[in-house]
Amino acid sequence: ATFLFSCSGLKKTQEQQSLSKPAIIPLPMKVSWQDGSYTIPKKNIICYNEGSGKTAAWLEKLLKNTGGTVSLTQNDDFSCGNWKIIKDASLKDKLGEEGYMLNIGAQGVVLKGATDAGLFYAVQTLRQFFPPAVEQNDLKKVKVSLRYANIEDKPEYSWRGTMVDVARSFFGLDYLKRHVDRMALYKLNRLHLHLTDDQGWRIEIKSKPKLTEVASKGSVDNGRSGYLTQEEYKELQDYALERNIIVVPEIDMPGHIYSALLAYPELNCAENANIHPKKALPPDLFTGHDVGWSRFCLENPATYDFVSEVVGELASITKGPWIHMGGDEIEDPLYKEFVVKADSIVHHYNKIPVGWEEVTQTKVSPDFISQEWNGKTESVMEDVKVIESICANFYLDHGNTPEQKNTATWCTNGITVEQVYSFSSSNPHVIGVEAPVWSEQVWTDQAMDDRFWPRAAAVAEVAWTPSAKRQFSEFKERLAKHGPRLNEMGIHFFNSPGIDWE
Ligand code: TNX
Repeated sequence: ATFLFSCSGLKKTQEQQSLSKPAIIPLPMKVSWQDGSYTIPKKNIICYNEGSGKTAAWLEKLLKNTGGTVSLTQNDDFSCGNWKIIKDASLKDKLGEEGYMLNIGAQGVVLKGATDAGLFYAVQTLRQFFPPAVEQNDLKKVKVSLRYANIEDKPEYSWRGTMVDVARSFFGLDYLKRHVDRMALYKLNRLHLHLTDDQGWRIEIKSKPKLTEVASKGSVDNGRSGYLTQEEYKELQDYALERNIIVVPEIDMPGHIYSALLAYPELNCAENANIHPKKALPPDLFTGHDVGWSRFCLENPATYDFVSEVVGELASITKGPWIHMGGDEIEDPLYKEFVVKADSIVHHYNKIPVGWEEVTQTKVSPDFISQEWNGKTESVMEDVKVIESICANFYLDHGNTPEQKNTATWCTNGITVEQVYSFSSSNPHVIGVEAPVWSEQVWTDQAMDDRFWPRAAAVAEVAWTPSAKRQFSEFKERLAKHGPRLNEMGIHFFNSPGIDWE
């Protein structure tokens, strides 16, 4: 009996030690690995305390893929269950708004957090312990073993975003939901929608029906047109919020506005009728790529009525606290006055304004968030909050390699995973980072996928993990291991050279 015992004990030890460590992206703050692994049993009980029911449902979804049975019990004393979820507000000091603790040991798995967001991220980390097939919901009957670990984690930055330009080429509810799913895996939490531009208007505004009847019909050549109905917009927001992602809608003003001028020509100035630098103001939809040539008539008070009505209606259907008012790439003697007025209009509807860095040429309200894209604006705002979208690191409409077709080159010639990853900032006013994909040359779902992935995983780690803890040589090994998972998720990702993809 002794022999048998030690023999099976030995076998077990070998099995346990051979189980490799999962590649977790973004890298958690503290991880300690232990030898051994927890094999998910046939029968699972999730024991969760008051207020953590949402997390229990996410965990149940994950576990259902393992083929075992799963039952849920709300129980505050935690004597039940091999899966325990503990929501404890007193952990906020230690873990902040989005942190969590995850322990995998011989007795099972314990998830702790002060908030739903933190607990959701505990589940996302756990998801990366499971084999990639979990992403297809086809793990049935497959034995899953989880390497013993003790994790304590919280993000460096609160703003971890991506931006989808749905204006140049339209991407609708289905694509955006898939994008949200992918963001969630990497703990990204802000989805900025560039909803309007010269080529098209993508959000239904009921008080301005021509925006959808006329302005939504356009796109760049080869691009798709269309718009989100308010119902779809709400559905997207709810879907995102369940995953701790807040939608940040942008109405780009007072430039980049031609599609709206086409719908409401009275907002154009007569003397500006031929403002396009290369050709007369097109009598119809604009399908080119030029920027910086259209503008609202800032002399006309009707412009401000329009802005107020559009922002008011958008605010009324927006759940997050922010509205992005654009403000980029325009020179106009009345620009600064516009920014000040738009700032107060956004506040009037109880939202916090965000704008491209040019807005800081004038004094904006203290809660205004500036989104830096080239870092060249001479700011009069010393301590304005900043989102970093510096184009040389984060403009993912630029190629994954210098050779990639249909990509922008104006900022830099290709942005590799390493160039994204190498970003760091010592500016104490930075609240986070965000990676935009502009869609002048992104016309299909597959193309949008390969602009974001795998680089958005590097964006996520830049946003989550302090720069002192980041090392590209180590990150690229973890990223390589994510290849099969990205495939299982149906992502048409770019096979970035220099990454030893599994
Ligand atoms: C700059 S930077 C833009 C967009 C273009 C993009 C193309 C900024 C705020 N605006 O209008 O789509 O370059 O790369």
